[in-house]
Amino acid sequence: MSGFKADFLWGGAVAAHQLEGGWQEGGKGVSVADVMTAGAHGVPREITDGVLPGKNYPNHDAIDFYHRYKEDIKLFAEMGFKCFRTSIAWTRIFPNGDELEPNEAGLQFYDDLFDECLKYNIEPVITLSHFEMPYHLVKKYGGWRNREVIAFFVRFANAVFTRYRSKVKYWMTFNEINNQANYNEDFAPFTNSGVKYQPGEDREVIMYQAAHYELVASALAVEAGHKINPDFKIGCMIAMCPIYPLTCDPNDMMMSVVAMHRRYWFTDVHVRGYYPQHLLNYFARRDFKLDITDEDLQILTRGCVDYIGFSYYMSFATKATEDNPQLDYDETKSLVKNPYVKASDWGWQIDPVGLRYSLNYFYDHYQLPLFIVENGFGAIDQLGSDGVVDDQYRIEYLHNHIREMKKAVVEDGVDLMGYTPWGCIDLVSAGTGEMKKRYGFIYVDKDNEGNGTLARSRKKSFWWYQDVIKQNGDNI
Ligand code: P53
Repeated sequence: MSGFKADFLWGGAVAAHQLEGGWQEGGKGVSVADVMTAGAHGVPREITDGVLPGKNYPNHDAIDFYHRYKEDIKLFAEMGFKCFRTSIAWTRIFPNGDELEPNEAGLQFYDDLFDECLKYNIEPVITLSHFEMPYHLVKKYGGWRNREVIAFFVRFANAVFTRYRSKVKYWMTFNEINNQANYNEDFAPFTNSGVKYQPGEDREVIMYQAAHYELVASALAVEAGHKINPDFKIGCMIAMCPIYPLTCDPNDMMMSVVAMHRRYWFTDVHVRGYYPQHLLNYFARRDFKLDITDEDLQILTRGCVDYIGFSYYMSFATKATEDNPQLDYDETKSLVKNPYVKASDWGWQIDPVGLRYSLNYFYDHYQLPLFIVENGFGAIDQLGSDGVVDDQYRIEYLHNHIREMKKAVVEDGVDLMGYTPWGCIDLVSAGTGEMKKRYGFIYVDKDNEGNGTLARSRKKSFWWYQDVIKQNGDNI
């Protein structure tokens, strides 16, 4: 093969809460993203107890895609997108999460949005849960620490699978489900699972319980989706930051293996339908008492995913230390700087070869089709005097990553479905809530304080990516 397949899914990716705005329109309920304030690099976003007066909640208005999606999709079509990845805001469909019937205005919004994509032959690629679960489920049920939430999620999945069965073919269940492996920070447990910890709680065991319920819910959704439309392709979504050993000291190598176990076992369950033995042994050693029933284990075997969607921004590194003989992994302490790579202004280590490594890692382990559903460079952009952002640094980042992705396909034989760079239009950063951390091919006139006209303009990378798609990557 000389390059990418003819039907390769070039496109771009976003998530509802990071661009739609319209947080109270069409009957939408409050989501976990609606109670997070703006932070910055090194300043965590505050998770408030409901929406409080006087705070800056950047997701409330975001970039107003809710009203401007036609203009934005037209620009995606101009770039030549074959697909567009977004999420369905759960709170537009079930505002509180525990209603019995879906909200028609929310369903209609996504009907219109998908029609607009299909008008340009842009295939929607849809995430069910992307950091935006109903906040009511947090308050009343404790988020995913509660088994009852499984049924609410499955009801939501069924409603949208049924409604869009002839409009959407590609789905993913939980965005970056494995972020919560970083359970000692507050961000991932809250965004992944709506979990807020009380002081003194054993965070790790609660994380495993929440993740288990999500994996059961995912399997039930996959099973239901395949019944609703046997042509559906339903994937998982993993945040892939491969963890290298800092040196070739065998102890560092082993530490990296165990760290990878703790961050990526989620994929094993999604793909194979059962827990890896290393994790069961770890649960036993730590004496974790988890609510995992025989019926759950049956469900997991019936809901294996069709493909592996993953994000790739950076790689990590780790090393063994004498005070950690059992190689326990704590993401807030176990990672070290990799001296061979540079980092972005937000400290994300830039490593294009790590993408080829990740594609090989997944394909060697699972032999399933892969889909790179996020990749990109968050940077500070300056609008030039000609009104165009000269984002050569972004072009370079993406070019280098696509080159490695191509090697994985052409030289290593990996089965890759598509590539959707993150934040194809500037949007609110998930990690920091900033507008300043931009990823787009399209610039949006809005700053961290919420000022700006919201006008859209093409960056230099817009025409570059248009050319990449036109040539199906032959120019890389
Ligand atoms: P932001 C951490 C590590 C890797 C990806 O992130 C991550 C995160 C969480 O911040 O999130 C994904 O906006 C996520 C998107 C997010 C994107 O990466 O913090 O799926 O929602 O916007 C980029 O720069």
